[in-house]
Amino acid sequence: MSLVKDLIEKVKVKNPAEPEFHQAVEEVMESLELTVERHPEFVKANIYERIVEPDRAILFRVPWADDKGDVHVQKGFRVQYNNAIGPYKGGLRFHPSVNLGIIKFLGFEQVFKNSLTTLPMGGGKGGSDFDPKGKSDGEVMRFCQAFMRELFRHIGPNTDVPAGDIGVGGREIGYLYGYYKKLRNEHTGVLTGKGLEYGGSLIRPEATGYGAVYFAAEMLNVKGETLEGKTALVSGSGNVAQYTVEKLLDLGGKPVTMSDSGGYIYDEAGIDREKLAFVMDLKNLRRGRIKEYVEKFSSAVYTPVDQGKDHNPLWNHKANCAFPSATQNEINAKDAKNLLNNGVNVISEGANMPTTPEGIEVFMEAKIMYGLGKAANAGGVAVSGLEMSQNSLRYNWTREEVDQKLQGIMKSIHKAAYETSEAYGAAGNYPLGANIAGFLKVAKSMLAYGVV
Ligand code: NDP
Ligand code: 2IT
Repeated sequence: MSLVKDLIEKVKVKNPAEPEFHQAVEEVMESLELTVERHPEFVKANIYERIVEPDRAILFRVPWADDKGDVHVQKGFRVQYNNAIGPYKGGLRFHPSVNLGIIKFLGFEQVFKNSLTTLPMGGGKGGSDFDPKGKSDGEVMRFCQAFMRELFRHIGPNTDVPAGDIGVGGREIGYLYGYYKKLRNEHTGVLTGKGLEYGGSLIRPEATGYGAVYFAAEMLNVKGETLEGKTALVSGSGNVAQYTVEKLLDLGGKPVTMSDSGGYIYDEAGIDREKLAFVMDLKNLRRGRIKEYVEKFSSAVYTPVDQGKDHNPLWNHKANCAFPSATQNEINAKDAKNLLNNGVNVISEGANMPTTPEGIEVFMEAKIMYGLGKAANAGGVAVSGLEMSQNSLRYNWTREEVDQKLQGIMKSIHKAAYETSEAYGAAGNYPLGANIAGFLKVAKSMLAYGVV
């Protein structure tokens, strides 16, 4: 058996009942097969096995009281995956589906993604099985404070810098940061995604969605094409989806779908700026459901989606490109085939690991432009890195300056992924190129440190 296959099997045995983690490891490790021959020094130092094992995983109890005074207990996680190239960095996810395997998959992905950004950030991820949906502001605040009551002792601006992810946006970061500041009596860049008034960066809320669209534009540019006039399917209606739609509109694209866990809207006339403003108000302030879109805009149709079904009808509409921006494994092989049959030949993943391995196979066989999450959605963490830089400088860059830097970073991620794919004889295979490019920097650093 090859070193890589052997390792994948070992990971499955040693980490039972963590399917998403196995999936992420398998996806990355298979791309790294080609590096084994070229880098005997990595084999000798057993870098491959060392890189799949997190530095540490912190698990903690989070007790909190709801508005009626009833006490609940949630699980808290922070997986500090790898700090070879910088402090641990990565988001916090609050969603009922969160478990250790999901946080490990996200942390593992983050290591390679952060390396690709060109900024000095290691990888980590955390979160809780707390469900913010339907909770009052007071309940969310008390939960965030309870969560930080333990997390604060494990993080710091040079140690580990969390941020948002699913269920953790500006409101939650405010409560988390306020409580960290209270406990430590320190105003410091320990979280990113902060409000502009207290140390946040311009463009951070926009960065993941904008970055995913910039990445799609880069892939199209290789073929001499642009997003102008292209129809796009977008899933999700949260932070990433909203700013994906906004940037698509900026670049002349026509987004026609958005979704939440209940279902999706298809707006044949296109989601324009007025409609997007409605979605932003609905989701960010009123915290309502995407279904309400069709009550306001008659050009749209709402379809409920049964999460357990064998395909998601959102991916079955005529379009040129797709921006999955909700969650993991939202595109399976059947969805991938539907996308191809509908004319989609550009995929840029705003979400983390939104395509199943079987779905990826469909895209790779069809040789379409497939921008995997850790490259396409790296804009968010990249601007988090720029927020850290600004906090250290005690200075703020303008909107234009940050956007320019973000565009430059997305370009360089695309270039690194493309050129690495060429160097390994698979030009245009972005997963292969991105995984290898992200890996090499971390692996070389680990090698330099010796066995630690
Ligand atoms: P938000 O919480 O703002 O939005 C998440 C969206 O996805 C909501 O519309 C939500 O619907 C939907 N969703 C979440 N879970 C599911 C599910 N199990 N099934 C169906 N729909 C679901 O999160 P973000 O926009 O920040 O994150 C979206 C994706 O992007 C995630 O994969 C995240 O890891 C990734 N990402 C985020 C970055 C960031 O900077 N925020 C950076 C890089 C990647 P509902 O409201 O019904 O739950
Ligand atoms: O998955 C991700 O890259 C994020 N959720 C953003 C992480 C960050 O630190 O900004």
